[in-house]
Amino acid sequence: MKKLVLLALVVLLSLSMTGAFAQGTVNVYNWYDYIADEAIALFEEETGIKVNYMNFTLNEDMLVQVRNSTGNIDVVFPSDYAIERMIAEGLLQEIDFAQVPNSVNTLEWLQNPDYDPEHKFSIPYMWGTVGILYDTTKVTEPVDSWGVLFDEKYQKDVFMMDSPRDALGVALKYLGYSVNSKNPLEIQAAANLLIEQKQKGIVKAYQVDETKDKMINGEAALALVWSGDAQYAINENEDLAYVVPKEGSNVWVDGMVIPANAANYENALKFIDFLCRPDVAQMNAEYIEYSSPNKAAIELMGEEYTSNPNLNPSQETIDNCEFFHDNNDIKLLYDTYWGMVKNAK
Ligand code: N2P
Repeated sequence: MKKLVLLALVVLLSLSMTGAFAQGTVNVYNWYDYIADEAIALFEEETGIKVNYMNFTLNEDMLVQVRNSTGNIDVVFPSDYAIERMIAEGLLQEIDFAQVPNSVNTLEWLQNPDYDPEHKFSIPYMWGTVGILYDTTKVTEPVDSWGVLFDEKYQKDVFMMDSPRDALGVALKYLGYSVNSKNPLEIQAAANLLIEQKQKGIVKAYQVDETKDKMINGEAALALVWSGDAQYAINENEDLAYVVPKEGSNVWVDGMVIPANAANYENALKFIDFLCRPDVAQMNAEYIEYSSPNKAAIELMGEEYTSNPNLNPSQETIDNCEFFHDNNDIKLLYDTYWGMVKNAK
């Protein structure tokens, strides 16, 4: 009998060490196509914590969900300007950095971002730029300006990003204004440019996550994309190329944050720390092809990463870009103009 009890204990102990016992859950809300499936499986295996994974496409969609969540979201991945907004609305809780030891791997220039000035609420996950992905078999002229997206010769050959800040931001930049413009006349001019682009028949579709696969399949000549989606597509189709236009663009960081009402705070910290672990940060960066804020992961990736300007843009390129800032005070105007762009016939 004693032997049996002992055996049962040994079995229990080894089961719990392999994480076969559920240690609760963590509810993760992340962008589509933004993590390696393998990373989720590895976390579950190592910790026994079950990951409930949910996706969003835009910060604007994510914000609505987090505002209305009832504690059912534990980790979210908003961009800089959305983090700024979430802090302002009291939607986030402070991160206990002592429980996220791997966050020491964050690159210096991303350690004290102005969207989280006291560095209390967020840890960078990935970063990147906004630019043009183009098919060199269809676009033979050199591409260095946003102007190419508005050129009538590319009839039904341009995929635009179905994202108000990205699309209006690019139009603002092309006109020589800031991506954070609060000047109604500038925002109107940007919207008019997008409306004309649509009315001239240049836009093939407004979309987001579908663009990378459609570009791989040669379905358009040009597309407005985020850098990682561009690199992902380039890996699959060598005729594709990516450029951050000379007029400048948006540079962004997506952070990891914990909603104020998250039900599983401890598990959220474990998940965030896991994603900051060098081997896991490498696994994710190599899978999704975005830029890593994790210096230890960058070292592991080596030359292949550092020599790729799409992933590791020059300081000059970064300095020519702007971060988005929270534009809540003028959001109604942006939304109104964006509605006009989307409804233009
Ligand atoms: C990838 C999402 C990229 C995040 N689907 C852009 N901030």
